[in-house]
Amino acid sequence: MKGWTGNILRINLSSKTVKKETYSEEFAKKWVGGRGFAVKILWDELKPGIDPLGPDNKLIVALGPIAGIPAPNTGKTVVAAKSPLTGGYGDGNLGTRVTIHLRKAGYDVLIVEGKADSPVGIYIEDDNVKFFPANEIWGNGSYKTMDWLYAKFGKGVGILTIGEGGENKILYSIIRSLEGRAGGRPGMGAVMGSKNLKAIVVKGTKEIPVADPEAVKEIGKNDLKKINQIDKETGWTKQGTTGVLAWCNEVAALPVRNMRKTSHKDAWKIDGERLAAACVKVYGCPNCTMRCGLTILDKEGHEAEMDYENIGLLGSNLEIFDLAQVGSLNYLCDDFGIDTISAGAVLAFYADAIDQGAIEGDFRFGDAEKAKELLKLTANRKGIGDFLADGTMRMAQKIGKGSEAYAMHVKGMEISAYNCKFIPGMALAFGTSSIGAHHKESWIITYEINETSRGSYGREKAQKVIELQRIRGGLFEFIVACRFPWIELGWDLNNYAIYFNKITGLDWTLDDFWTVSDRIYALIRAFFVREFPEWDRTRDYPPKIWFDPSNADKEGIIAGKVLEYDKYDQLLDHYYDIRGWDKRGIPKTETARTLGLNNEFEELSKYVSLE
Ligand code: PTT
Ligand code: SF4
Repeated sequence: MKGWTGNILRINLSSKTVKKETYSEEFAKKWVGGRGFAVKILWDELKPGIDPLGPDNKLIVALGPIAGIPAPNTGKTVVAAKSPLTGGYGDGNLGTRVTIHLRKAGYDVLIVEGKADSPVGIYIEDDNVKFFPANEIWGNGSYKTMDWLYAKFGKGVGILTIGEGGENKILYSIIRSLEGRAGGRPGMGAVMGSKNLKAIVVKGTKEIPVADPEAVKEIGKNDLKKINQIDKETGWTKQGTTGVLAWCNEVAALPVRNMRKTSHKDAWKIDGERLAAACVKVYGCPNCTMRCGLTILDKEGHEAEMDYENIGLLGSNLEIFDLAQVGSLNYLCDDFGIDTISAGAVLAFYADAIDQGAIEGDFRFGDAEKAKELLKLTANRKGIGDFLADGTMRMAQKIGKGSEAYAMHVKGMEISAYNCKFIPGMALAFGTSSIGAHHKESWIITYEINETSRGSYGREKAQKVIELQRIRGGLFEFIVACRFPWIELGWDLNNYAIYFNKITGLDWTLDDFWTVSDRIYALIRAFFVREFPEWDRTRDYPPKIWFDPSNADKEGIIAGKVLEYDKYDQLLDHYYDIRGWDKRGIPKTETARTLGLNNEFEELSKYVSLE
């Protein structure tokens, strides 16, 4: 087997034992890597109903055959576990030197299980694994922690770490991995914290095994240059992801005021142009020439790395149109290690609930200083922060009074920065995103608004959502590489088949990849259903407020328009039908059989009847 190391490193924090295991070629070809490896391992090894914040949960760090190879944008790693936020399978994809180091140490997968009895870190250097006490850094933010780790282990090592958010088990805490890089939205930081695990540090010095080393070297050299050239010509990295803010404002898709509004006259103050002008430093992931992490000085003078999602949720959605203040909120989220998207959605929901009279409080939209104070309370679970730390779904369950309608989440995970009040395809993308409302899996919005009728609910939209999920939620998450060269620069997808074949010595086409994607989607869905056997299609619905005529824009290009229930239902039927899932949204037995999931669905049939 070439291209895969074939090795798994299993570390048990309760017993402080380390075990090197191997996986078969059949497993590699069936699940490929990253998200594929992670969901299969979690499905096999976790008993349904376990506490995601207990010692029985497992943190998986998973790479794929392309990860870490000197080819374009391959410095990404998948982190996964049962999610404390959604209760289902959860993961995130982050830029980190761990990608290269873990593969060079000889592993594609790291499984961390159990719970340490006091704060601890793991140091992996090739075949050696050591535990180090982390009491000294427990309670520190992620920036101070990263400095401490670099001083102890050297600047070039790979790091995954948490701040106070993960330590205090904020349900939407993330993992930090580099300056300006963070991921694992469904509470992957809290899973680390629940294990008393402050950091994983990796240093690898071996060669990554590939089938055709000469060809891989040549590709790496040439394609990185080509991508750099295209990037220079298009100028994409000048604004990076933030370039989309002005467009969202123009097409009435910006999150404003807990997504009650879709645009704002002051949006220009926090757009990509303003950000590019204020940029003081740029960060990027390893093996990448499109460094897209634009950094500005925040109100307090810290360097804050800003992406569109962060500005959309912590800026316009809170009606804060002061870039330096948005930077401060972003910096705090990064330092505490909490997800900017969920944090922004939680604060907006809190302000909205106060506005509606559903709850008492003194937080108002536009109040940046109070928002900072609330983030600090949240990260430490102090006072009202303890309530905010559990996310919008649980907050709405506690508040009641109809607040569920405007708690902006799907399956418990907060919606990212696209306001779909009148964008049915993108609403379906959020509704059916495998891990909860995340734009990462299907970004149909530009196609929907630019190329088809915005208000239509045709079958072709469900088809397009699935097509994008196969590429974004499938391919890039299991070969493990950044998708930006393809989306932002138009880098041909066939290049990934070329890399894959030169690395593994196989002869796969894109169609082979799509089968793996569909298999992964079916198993992620099975994981959720096994946890929630009363599963029904309403779990694939976006929040009620997007369907509520009284919430329609009063003016502008979508004045008077909202989503329609019957039509959304039909769109969902198309989605299920194309995927071969039943009307509840559960893959049918025949679909599972064609995807090679007989055993998994036999197990699922113990919990729920299957069609
Ligand atoms: C991702 C989500 C995103 S997606 C953003 S901005 W984006 C937010 N970033 C946060 C942050 O920063 N700090 C923080 N405290 N919380 C944050 N939460 C939000 O997390 C990320 C880039 C981006 S920037 C995107 S779209 C692309 N995502 C990819 C993906 O998911 N898969 C893939 N194969 N390639 C991708 N390339 C791009 O990577 P989650 P990163 Mg992140 C500071 O992981 O859980 O999916 O959350 O990883 O290394 O920071 O790169 O406009
Ligand atoms: Fe990381 Fe941005 Fe490069 Fe992707 S394009 S690898 S997110 S720096």
